[in-house]
Amino acid sequence: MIGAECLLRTLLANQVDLCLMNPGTSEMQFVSALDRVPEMRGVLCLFEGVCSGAADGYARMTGKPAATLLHLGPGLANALSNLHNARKAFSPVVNIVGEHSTAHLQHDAPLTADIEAFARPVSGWVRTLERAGAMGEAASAAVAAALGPPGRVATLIVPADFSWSEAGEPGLPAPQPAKSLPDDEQLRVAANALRSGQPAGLLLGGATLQARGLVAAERVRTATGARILAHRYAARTTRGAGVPFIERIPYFPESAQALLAGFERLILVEAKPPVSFFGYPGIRSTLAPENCVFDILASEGQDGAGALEQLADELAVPPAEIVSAPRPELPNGEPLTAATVGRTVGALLPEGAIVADEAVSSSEPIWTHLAGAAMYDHLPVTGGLIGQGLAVAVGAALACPFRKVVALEADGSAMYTLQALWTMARERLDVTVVILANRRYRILDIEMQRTGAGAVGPRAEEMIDLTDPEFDWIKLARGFGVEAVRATTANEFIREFRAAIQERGSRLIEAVIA
Ligand SMILES: Cc1ncc(C[n+]2csc(CCOP(=O)(O)OP(=O)(O)O)c2C)c(N)n1
Repeated sequence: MIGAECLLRTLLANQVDLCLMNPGTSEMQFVSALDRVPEMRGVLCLFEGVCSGAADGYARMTGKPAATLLHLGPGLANALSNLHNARKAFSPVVNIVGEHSTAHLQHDAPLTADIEAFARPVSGWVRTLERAGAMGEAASAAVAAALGPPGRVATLIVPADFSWSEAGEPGLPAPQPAKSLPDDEQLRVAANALRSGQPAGLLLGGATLQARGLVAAERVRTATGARILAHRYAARTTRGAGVPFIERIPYFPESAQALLAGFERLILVEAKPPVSFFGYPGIRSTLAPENCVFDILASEGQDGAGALEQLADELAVPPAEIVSAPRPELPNGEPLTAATVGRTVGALLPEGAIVADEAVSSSEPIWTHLAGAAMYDHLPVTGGLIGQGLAVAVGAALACPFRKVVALEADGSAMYTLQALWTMARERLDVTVVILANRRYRILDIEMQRTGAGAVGPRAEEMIDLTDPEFDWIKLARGFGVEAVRATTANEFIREFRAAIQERGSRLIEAVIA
């Protein structure tokens, strides 16, 4: 068996059956091997940032890695932003990068680059394959490294000659890692902190923000009165009817510091001590009070949900009643704003939907209204680099073909990886894309003030304004094979959103918001 086939068969033996790719000459053997290994689903993405963002979205929804297949160092470089976001999401990704054949490398040909150096900052594991015969073992090791825990990007660099040379048998399945639970001491410290009477809270991140962790946290809250808070940039939060409501730490440090002001103890469950997104002149970067004591109930690679269940058992609390926020009312005759978009999505979102949120300055009002939606999974931008929402939506839709995916996209952010629309159409994915069209890098107006950079003059305005020329989302979407409509009032948006979620397939709604 040649190396390319050995790699695909080893991935399949490890339950990795999706490869998001943008191949070139050095990866031709892999492309041709797809015809001999039909169980591997190859999905073409027209920019590598779509491959990496989709791998992230897929991992967030399945807990298992997809593979990418990228073209040498420059192809990997195009994927880096969304690999950065995947790293912050602790998403397992098997990141396969083709390399020149070993004999060719010495010539410093046009595409030659230091691939390992490109890969290292976003990868928890990097290996350049040493010989064709090591392919099976290395591919299994890549899957094992990607799974962690916690999940990470594992980059395997494959010289082209090893893909066309005899490689022997596929690698064995990697052991499935089990997440560890806290030891008795961690549990005792957390329980005592909650019993101490000091103002205490729990800060949840990682997988604890899914139903099992939230239900256990609610038990702890009922028994102790401790406030339960969500890490803002966790990969996936389950929300809506049937899961306990959870408060998210605000974006701006002043509001976050005000929320956390009274806390003397914060118990961290798959989360780090919270810090603000940016540093601002004269403002502290840490969000908890300076004298706050942190206790780690579960670190980021541990089983936080299991830890919370143990903590609730330790505190001897029965199951808690779950009170959900009410479903928002549909707007009626109101202007189209982020808030009325939020109310509409909150009212109409079908149960089990997945929301990829890259709404930037529109995110907060929408998030608030989605608390009362039917149960859904919320996937935010984890690493602050925009251009991931559409790609994450592709990955989530590939992972969960029977769940509706809604991508909430600020118009500026949507421009970074809009090629994702083509993959949505090509793969017949069930995604409703809502473009929050304020025709501006709106958040930068706010940040301009906050950083003390001063008023926006006419030349600075040109760096923030997106009206000259305006994007034509209808034509852009149709150009990629996605049907599109424009809504300018809340009533129009209700009609179009309802129609989009009732049908299957990819649709784009440009919501022109005030
Ligand atoms: C890859 C990347 N480049 C640049 C930025 C800086 N940045 C943050 S928000 C933003 C513009 C956001 O505009 P838009 O997506 O339209 O959202 P709005 O602020 O209008 O809600 C930019 C350029 C970033 N975060 N990531």
